[in-house]
Amino acid sequence: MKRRDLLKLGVAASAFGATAFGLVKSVRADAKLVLKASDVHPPGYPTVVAVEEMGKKLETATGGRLSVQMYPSMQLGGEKEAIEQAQVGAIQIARVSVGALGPVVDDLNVFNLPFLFRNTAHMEKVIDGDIGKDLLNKVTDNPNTHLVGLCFMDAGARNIYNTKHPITSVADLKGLKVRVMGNPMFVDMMNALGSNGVPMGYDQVFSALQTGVVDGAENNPPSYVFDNHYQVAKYFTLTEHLIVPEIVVFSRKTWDTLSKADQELIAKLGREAQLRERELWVAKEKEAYAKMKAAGIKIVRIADKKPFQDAVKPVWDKYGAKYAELIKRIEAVQ
Ligand code: GTR
Repeated sequence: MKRRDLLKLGVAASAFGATAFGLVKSVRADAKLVLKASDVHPPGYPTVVAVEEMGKKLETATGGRLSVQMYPSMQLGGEKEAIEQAQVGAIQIARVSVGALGPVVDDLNVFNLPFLFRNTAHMEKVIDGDIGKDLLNKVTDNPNTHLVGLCFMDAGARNIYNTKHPITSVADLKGLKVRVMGNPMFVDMMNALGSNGVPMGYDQVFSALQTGVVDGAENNPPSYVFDNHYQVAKYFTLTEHLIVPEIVVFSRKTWDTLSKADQELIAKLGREAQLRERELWVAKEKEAYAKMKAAGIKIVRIADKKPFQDAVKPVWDKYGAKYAELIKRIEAVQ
């Protein structure tokens, strides 16, 4: 064999070797990758900012190789759409409510039980600790979700608002059509409270309130204000019936193409985003209350929540048993 042929053979063999030992893969892993992220909220909202900041850190840490492009304000649709897009790898990061992900990852539905947490501080302790970790693993380890659980985020407490009249007692809810997230637990919850729960994507809520398709909805003050629901539904009652955290999930399809080091980096930045969003949340909630005041929204406070808690008992009877062990662990968190 001529020396030139021998050389050619050598190149071919090393190319084969490179493929066989994954070197080609690491060349591809060097390529720039822009991670698409979706959020229903507008720019400046705590969840949007926290994911954007996470992207900046990722960009810095990888010398620009990995970055995040945020699509806020429901540009890519509602949360059901975001989850589906992440599952097929059309986007990489979906920031959604645990309420919306519950139908996909049933374990998460424990957080969707009304009046589960004593207060938001209790919820924070739970998501920051072992239970939070275990539930993120439930998302990641279940091959049917096609998702990786990155972190939770704060979303305060949810309250009922409507276009008709002030709600001061359970009886005032009677007959109202109240929009809830697309999760049967919330339909049952509103029905148990005497109103009619209407499941609907977040992308339709404003117009449904405006056109009278529903009479009310329920959410935290920042969503109520910064997604403009307060402009059409003036009666706001601090029922605090749900303290449902947000969750950030990553597309499994894309995740599996990342190096272990990149996966660990993103997981670490996710944990940081969980705490960062909390700081942003506190400020945004204050801002929301100030805007409500300026707009003349009268906030009804419920001194005794017991009648509301008693009314939702059928929801606990129907769903509670499944999560009995977890509920015990959650209640034990001080
Ligand atoms: C908000 C939450 C959104 C969305 C929305 C809803 O509080 O941040 O992710 O789930 O509620 O009611 O659909």
